[in-house]
Amino acid sequence: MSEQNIGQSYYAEGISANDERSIDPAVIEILHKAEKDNVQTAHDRYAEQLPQCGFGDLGVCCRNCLQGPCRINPFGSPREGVCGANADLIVARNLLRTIVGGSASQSDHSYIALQCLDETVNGESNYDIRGNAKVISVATKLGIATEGRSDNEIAADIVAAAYADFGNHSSKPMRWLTATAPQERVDKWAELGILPTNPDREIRTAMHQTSMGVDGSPINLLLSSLKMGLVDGYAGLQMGTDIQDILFGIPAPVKSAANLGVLSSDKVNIIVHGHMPEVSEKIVEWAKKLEEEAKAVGATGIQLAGVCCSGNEVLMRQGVPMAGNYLSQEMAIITGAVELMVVDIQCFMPSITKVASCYHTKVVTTVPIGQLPEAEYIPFTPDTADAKAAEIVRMAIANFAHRDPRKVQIPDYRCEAWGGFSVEAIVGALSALDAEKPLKPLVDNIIAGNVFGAVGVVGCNNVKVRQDFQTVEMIKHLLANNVLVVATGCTAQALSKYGFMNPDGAAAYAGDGLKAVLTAVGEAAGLGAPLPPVLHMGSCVDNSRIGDLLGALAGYLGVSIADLPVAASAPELQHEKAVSIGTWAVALGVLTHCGVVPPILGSPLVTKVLTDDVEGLVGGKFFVELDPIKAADTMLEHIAAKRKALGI
Ligand code: SF4
Ligand code: MSK
Repeated sequence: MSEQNIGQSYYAEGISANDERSIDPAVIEILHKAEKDNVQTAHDRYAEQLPQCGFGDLGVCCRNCLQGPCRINPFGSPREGVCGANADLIVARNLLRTIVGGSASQSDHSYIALQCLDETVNGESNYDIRGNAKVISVATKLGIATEGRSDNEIAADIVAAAYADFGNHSSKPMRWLTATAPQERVDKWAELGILPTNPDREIRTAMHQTSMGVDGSPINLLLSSLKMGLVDGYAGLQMGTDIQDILFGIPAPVKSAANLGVLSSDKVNIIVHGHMPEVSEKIVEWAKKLEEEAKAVGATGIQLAGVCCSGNEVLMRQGVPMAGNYLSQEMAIITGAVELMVVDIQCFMPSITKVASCYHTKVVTTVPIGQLPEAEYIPFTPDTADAKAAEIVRMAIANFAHRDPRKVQIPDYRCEAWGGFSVEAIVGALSALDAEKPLKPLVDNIIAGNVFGAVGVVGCNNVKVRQDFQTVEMIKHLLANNVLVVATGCTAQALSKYGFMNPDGAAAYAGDGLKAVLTAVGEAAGLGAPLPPVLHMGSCVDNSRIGDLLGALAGYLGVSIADLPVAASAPELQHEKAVSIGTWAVALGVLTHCGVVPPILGSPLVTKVLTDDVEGLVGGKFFVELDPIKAADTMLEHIAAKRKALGI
């Protein structure tokens, strides 16, 4: 077995351990250590919650005014809340508020990046523009002049255009949407009256719409949910990725590694966790600069590793290894080997400081809205980023002396994993086969059936399902059936641990047709090996990269995205962002799988609209399936039907 193929043996080992909490043998090992060390984890807290509230599970609990909480009994009475709201209305309102939560998170994330770019073009930040090609491509899409102008001048206009969307007081749709989404989709959304104008206004309106005594129409609320998905898609994902690529560069293929074994027993270990590359990129930069200071305290250097989407961001652009996904965040600390975990926004559990208090690990928060009472707060601003990053890295170095070797246990599991597959990188690799029409080789292989279709797998871990299991089983089945898979977020990290994201994965997991294509593209692009069967396309906001790829394929074929032989899946979704991203995918026209039941089943109407009727409006719909093989089969049937409709 080659080194890369180790991921499969980890998978076999994890499966045979038969632990309902995870299939990751590194995690299972650390869960046993947690028991020994008397440390509570998310799994313990979940067990304490059981049984969770049935009303909440079905989405039929309303707390939107102080006459509640009102709870609907789907099998008897009460059938209505105090104000007369029934289950359909309560579920629809709750769903829209969930999607608002996701869209607000992602659009605030992109606004933070936007302010950083603004200060950068004004020479007031510690950052530079590294993504020069992205400045041109984004400006071109937005209709901003580029000829004879400096990157800085063009970027200043890009900043103004983005601010104009957030300050749009007209009824015109968001420019970022009309400039970047396929025209056919824009027309469809206009027809449905769901084109968002100003993202902040849409979020405010949706909170108003769902408050007591306003919208009593579940269907109207569901249309607003689709609109809110578009807020996420264009003010969150698209704008966020475009601006982050301008600031930090367009990712290119890079070799790295994944799982807890990337931590080092003799280096200062620093974990970056959260979502903002503004923080994680600077930590990477200063960890390199301060390597000698680490050696001066007896370490052999500094080992950086990522968790959640901060991990994905610095993997994509810097090749930093990934310690693990959402459910591995506490595990990283329980190894006893982490000097410091720095977090920014989203997806860090409030528990991490309590877990860290059992070891020597320091937790540092960096953003005013993301604080933890027991953590050190070192506010990170664009004009102080260098000083703050240096301070944080030095704090980790100083903490190395406090590591207790008796408490250290780093699981010996790490797997080679590649990242950096931006659309630009994928098109670049395909150009090696056809420089003039880079998408042609891919489309030709789809038509020939060597590539049966494509699936984007995104989203989180969820303590309700065995960590990584649904994701891995589903993707194995899809790859064996020659489906090309792209991944982001914590599912990307899941797949990276078991060998799906290195060249050996092609032989191990892909069907013959797909394997031949991956080999041909990899060889032609000079990788000297096949492309990995699952392409790591980045973080949660990077889902816009998948949207861009779909738009490019649809454009090349002259069809709608809704006609493509593709599907999407969030097999272990947890965060509100996963729901809003899924809604955007449905609005794009994509069949979208959820591997965890969302809290909508209390309303047969809402359930039917989302899993059936919405397809007639936008071409996409949700389906819920907890069995990974059945989920994969449903996607395969869908892809087959789309192929047939296209006559291929
Ligand atoms: Fe109850 Fe209606 Fe108030 Fe909701 S809005 S808590 S259903 S009275
Ligand atoms: S980090 S949103 S748990 S993917 Fe983006 Fe992972 Fe889901 Fe957070």
